[in-house]
Amino acid sequence: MTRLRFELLNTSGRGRRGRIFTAHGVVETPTFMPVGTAATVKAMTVDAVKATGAQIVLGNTYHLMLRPTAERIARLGGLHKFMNWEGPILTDSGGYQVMSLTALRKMSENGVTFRSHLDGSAHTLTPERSTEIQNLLDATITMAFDECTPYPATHEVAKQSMELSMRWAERSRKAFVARPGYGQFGIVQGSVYPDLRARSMDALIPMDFEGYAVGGLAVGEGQPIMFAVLDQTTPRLPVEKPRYLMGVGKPADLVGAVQRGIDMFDCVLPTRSGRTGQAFTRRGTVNIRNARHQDDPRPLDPDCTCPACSSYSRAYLHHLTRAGEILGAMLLTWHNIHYYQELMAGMRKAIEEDRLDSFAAEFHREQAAGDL
Ligand code: PRF
Ligand code: ZN
Repeated sequence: MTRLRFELLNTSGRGRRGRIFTAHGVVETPTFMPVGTAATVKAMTVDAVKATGAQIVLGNTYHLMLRPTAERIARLGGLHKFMNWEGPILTDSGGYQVMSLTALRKMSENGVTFRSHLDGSAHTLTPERSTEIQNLLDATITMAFDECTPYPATHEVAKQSMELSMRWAERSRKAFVARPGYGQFGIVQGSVYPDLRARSMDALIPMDFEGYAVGGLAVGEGQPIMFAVLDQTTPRLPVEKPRYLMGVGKPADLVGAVQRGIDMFDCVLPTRSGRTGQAFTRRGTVNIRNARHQDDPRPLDPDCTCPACSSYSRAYLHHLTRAGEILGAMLLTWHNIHYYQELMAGMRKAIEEDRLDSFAAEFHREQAAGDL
């Protein structure tokens, strides 16, 4: 077996139904990866994550290098064993988290120096060190080290930033230790500028990554601009490699991005929202903390087969979240991840049956109909 392999099974419009073969198992695409930042999908056991249908989870270089450290995880047998998740793990490369979580940091050609958000200790991440950390973690999919260009950015700033990310991608690629069933993804940058996105892909494609991510989106530009960037990006990516839209998104973002040829997603939204009482359903979002649920004996969604919906009332879930009970966070997180996985499964089936556009139309109709 050589590196990780992608097989394109069906298409519907620009939507793609595929399969990623990895050292840690198969991933059916399009797929949603629950975020497991600190070696846990917050408020979920790995058995629960698995039960939702999730096949791959995301881990973070930034958090794990600080605590418990990559070297400790390596000594303990790698991230899979450490967190008891046997399936594939994709790790983000750290630069994005440094920029969003640290106050004091310094960027240079070499990389980024920063102070830990935990204890203020000084650290440096470079393309080489980020790639080494991801190797120590035993990531199934390693991400190239990049800079997520802030939004908005002038053409000149976006150009300098994208070119730096491309030089870092080259260094990341050289530092990657290839192993059977493992792979590394390059990250397309270039902000909202079509010429810069094109130059970024021209630089990355000859590096022959096992997959390509679209970075620098969902940073405040809004859905119409994000979709416009995808419209001019995905058609230029190699058909035979998986495409990953980083940090996206809301259910409607996933549907629109799959219609534009994206295969993989990650986002904190279903897990984070689950901890604050926001539920995603076929009929839109429901804030279970709202007083209108306090006497409601009905389930959140009668058609949902998750434990929150099959065993508990809206009134009980309302009570748990209002009381700050841990079980409230657990049940709503479970429901949200279950909903996201069902949405992806629905899109996979729709692509197989070449009816992705009608699936999307029905999705929008139901979302607009409002809560049950
Ligand atoms: N780069 C990396 N991680 C990311 C992003 C990026 O551009 C985004 C974009 N919103 C989320 N996560 N490395
Ligand atoms: Zn449910």
